[in-house]
Amino acid sequence: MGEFRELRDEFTRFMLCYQFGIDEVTTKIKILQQEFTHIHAYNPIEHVSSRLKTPEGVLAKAQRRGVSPDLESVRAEITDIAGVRVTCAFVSDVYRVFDLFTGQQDVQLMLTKDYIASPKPNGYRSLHAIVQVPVFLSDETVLVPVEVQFRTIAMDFWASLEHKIYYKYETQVPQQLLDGLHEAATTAARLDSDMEQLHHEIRGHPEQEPVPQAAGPTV
Ligand code: 0O2
Repeated sequence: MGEFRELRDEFTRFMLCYQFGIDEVTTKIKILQQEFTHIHAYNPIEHVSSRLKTPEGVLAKAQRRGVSPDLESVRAEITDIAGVRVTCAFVSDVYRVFDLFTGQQDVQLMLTKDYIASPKPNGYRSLHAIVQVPVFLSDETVLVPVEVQFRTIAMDFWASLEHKIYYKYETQVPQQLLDGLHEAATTAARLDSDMEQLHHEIRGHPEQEPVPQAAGPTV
């Protein structure tokens, strides 16, 4: 009985650390969002969401990847147990927020996958970063890996539909739908590019440029 309790406590602590990692990253992104809104009068972040992989999801991925079913191996090999998604209006904002976030002193960038520069064959686009953030517990500091996905509204729209279709057809998606999705991905990329251009044109007109407000003294 005691051993089971120990195992349960160890697992609870394991999963909790990932939730704390999500909380840390979400807070950082929300601070940037608030700062931009209130100080620079321009907000590059549309919304922020997060998800903690379920224990079943973690085990399924570990099995798929041939990872041994002990917490140390899972911790080392499965880096997307904690996930945060940052949605921006424009591609330039995606890279801007990525740079600001990953440039923070306590954010350790472990890996970047730029599916915007190199989209996946199905058309998927997003900028992924695996980062480690420190989580301060009562008795130790743990470095928690978090996968942060940065994307535009158009990329997000496409990915959520593709995800639904993929699950509906249980990975056996009819070719016609795959072709349609690929075409929609091209349309979404064109929309991003057109919107970016319009955005630059508007920002190029000083009378429409939001006036940055002076920031107060740094504390
Ligand atoms: P969920 O439900 O979002 O958690 P793998 O995870 O094994 O596919 P890898 O290298 O760990 O491979 O991850 P990668 O390529 O960085 O992608 C991980 C996450 O990105 C996925 O998590 C999705 O959220 C998203 N993603 C990647 N490719 C696609 C795609 O083609 N379509 C959509 N809609 N999303 C994608 P999960 O855990 O698969 O799903």
